[in-house]
Amino acid sequence: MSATLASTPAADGYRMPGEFEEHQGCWIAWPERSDNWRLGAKPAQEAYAAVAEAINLSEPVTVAVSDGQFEHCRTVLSPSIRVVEISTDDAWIRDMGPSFVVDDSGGRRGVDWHFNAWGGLDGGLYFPWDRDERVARKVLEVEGADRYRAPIVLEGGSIHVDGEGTVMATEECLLNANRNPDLSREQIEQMLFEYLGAEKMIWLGRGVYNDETDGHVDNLACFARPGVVLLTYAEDESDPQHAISRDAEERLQRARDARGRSIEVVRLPSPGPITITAEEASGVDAVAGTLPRRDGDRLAASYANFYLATTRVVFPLLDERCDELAGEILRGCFPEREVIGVPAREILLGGGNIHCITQQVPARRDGV
Ligand code: KQY
Repeated sequence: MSATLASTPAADGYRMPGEFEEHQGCWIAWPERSDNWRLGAKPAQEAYAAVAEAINLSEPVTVAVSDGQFEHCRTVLSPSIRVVEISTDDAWIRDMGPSFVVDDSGGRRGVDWHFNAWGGLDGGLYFPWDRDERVARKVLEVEGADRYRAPIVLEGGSIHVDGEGTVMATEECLLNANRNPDLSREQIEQMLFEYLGAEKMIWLGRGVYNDETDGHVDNLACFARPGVVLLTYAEDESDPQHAISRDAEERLQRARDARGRSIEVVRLPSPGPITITAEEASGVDAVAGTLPRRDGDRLAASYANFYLATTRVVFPLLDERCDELAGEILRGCFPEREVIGVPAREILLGGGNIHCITQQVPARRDGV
């Protein structure tokens, strides 16, 4: 049973922990819509399954799947992965799932944000999205976690926290008129502080070039730990990603976090540029109201879009020329974790990557 609470996490002494803190488990939703995933989503399902298996070696994974795909999904995944029937519109549980918050007495609850498919009728990626909108509530029901219903449109991939009071996000996404046009920057900050148990905002400018989410921060940068941010960085000055990354780095170098620390920036190479091939584009069903996939379109590829499991880092393999370097940098940042690359082009083709398709359930904190 999950009750909906009338208070807020901050008022109740709850905070969203950093992803680098210990997890109890991880959720993934199963892809199947053929107007986003090529060839009836079969290649994407293989990629999702590989991600699920890689994470399951670190922490228990639960996969949410439709009734129609239940049998297939159950058959291809290891028996130790839990498979539950939950209806979705697509498979981005980072964005439609709950953001979990914890207190210091063993409590764990979830924040259920409003979801509008990355922009609603003003640039959103599909219509309708009502099944996605109900996913967070269902996950909280399965987890037996009480729910805060946040009165704001927000996707989990559009924020990162350091667990010590700092939130990082991009202006391109959170201040976009297609999310919360009636809220000012200050009102959005206050809302985040209230629902994430935080007190300091670090604003980056734009997200990764051509990112269809309107620049989610999780594709651009993330906290490796408090005071250290990994940032995708294009060295080629003629690449539009270069100016975006340079601006983000400058903002981070000027920033102080909630504890007054300056931020150390670790650059990750920017893969590509990677574009959709004609064959890949032709495998996606054209449907009115869904973002079309076209031959030659640039994909928003980034190594920052990885999942930080309790004992492993699961990162996307995207470009043979720099996969190894990305892995080495991640190993340097997370020496106590096993760093594993998983082929992720099929996930990228759908518009996101490993971080976007995962949602951690943090471990409960007792007297920490
Ligand atoms: O968080 C994400 N990157 C979600 C992308 C949604 C893409 C839908 N085509």
